[in-house]
Amino acid sequence: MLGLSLVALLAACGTETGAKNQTNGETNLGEAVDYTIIGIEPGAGMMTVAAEMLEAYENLAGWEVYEASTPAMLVELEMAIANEEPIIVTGWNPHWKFLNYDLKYLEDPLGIWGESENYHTLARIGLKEDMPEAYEILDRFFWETEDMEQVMYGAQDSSFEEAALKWVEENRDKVNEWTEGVPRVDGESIELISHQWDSEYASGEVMRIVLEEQGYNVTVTPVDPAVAFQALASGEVDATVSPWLPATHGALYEEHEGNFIDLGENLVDARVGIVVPAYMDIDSIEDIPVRE
Ligand code: PBE
Repeated sequence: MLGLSLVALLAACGTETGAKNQTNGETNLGEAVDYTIIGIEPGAGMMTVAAEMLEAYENLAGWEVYEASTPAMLVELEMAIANEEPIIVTGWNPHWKFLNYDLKYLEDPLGIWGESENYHTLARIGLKEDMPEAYEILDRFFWETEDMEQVMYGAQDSSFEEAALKWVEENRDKVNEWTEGVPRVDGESIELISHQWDSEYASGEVMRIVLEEQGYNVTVTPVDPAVAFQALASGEVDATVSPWLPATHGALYEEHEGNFIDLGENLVDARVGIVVPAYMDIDSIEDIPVRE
């Protein structure tokens, strides 16, 4: 519902400013997008970074980052591109939008979004002693962007479960590197935590399958990043392969540092930032016009 009302609201704004701009023959980008960058779920790490960006860039004074949802943002993006209209969104890789549309990241001279992001595997304190087999597999877990994308894109016309199973079956070599020599267990329960974005469904499902094959009884619960860090730091859950660092979930990492074990990266070269269609003639966050 929220998504639909956002669409209606922005569609209405677009028509109004579009008509106004036609009379003077030029389109002011700020007016055309109603001084709004389309964000995603309020709980996303990106929204915290986006708020920092608004503070840091002088030209963004008076601009807003709209809190909505990933599906609503994607609908906005699709509609804008269909009409070759301007739009500015919070975007990230890996994600299929870069496969379907010609998009670009705006340069970020103040370095608010960082160069590139890495997924880390985090475990609760004591997991190594309690479940050394799972700990060892989680510690070895590492894959490439292309692997994750295969699961994410595969899930578009099946399900994350099926796509992850297919990936595991087609990538036995890689999976064996994570599990080779690790003793099997007998139905021990392990709780993983993840988030409600496609990339995290993909990694969560693959980990679930791998640990189940090892003999574990696995639960994967998708929650907001803040809840995930809290649950891990208090020892309520066992591990996560979902955090994006150093920028996206950096504030949460710092808040809970010392209360979890960082097993290092499991995927490198992810990215977060401000994204626009390639046909737009701005290249940097600094090119976003000042609100008059
Ligand atoms: N994301 C995708 C999330 C994490 C995964 C970058 C949109 C975020 O917390 O911002």
